[in-house]
Amino acid sequence: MSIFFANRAAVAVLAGLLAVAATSAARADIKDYEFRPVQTDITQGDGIIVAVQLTDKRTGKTVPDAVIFASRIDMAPDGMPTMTSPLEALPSTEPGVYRFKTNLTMVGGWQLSLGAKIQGEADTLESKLVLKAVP
Ligand SMILES: [Cu+2]
Repeated sequence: MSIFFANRAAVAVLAGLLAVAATSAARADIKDYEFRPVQTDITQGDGIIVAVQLTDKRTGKTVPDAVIFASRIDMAPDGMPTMTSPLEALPSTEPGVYRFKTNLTMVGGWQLSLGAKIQGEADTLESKLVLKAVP
């Protein structure tokens, strides 16, 4: 009899936890966040700084302290996906703005791919941004 009640209590606790998990999952989704280039047209050259802003689309607020764990820049938008350039993450100077140093070796379209973990979110934000290197 006591085992029966203990199990019922455990089931009730589990159901409660699942309800909480479902509620918090509905509250925030990785699709609620987006990276946006601070500037899309960038003067072509070496040692160029590319800045992107991470925002929470629900509030319009910037999101600081995301961990960028993958980044790549290539000329996929101009049909040159294998033409890449080194990309170095720089310290953030403004909350929610992430900066990278790269060499835009050719005029044209460049794609910046980012993978990021956001505080409090289980999923990963994958983002591809198109930039234009101009003469
Ligand atoms: Cu190219």
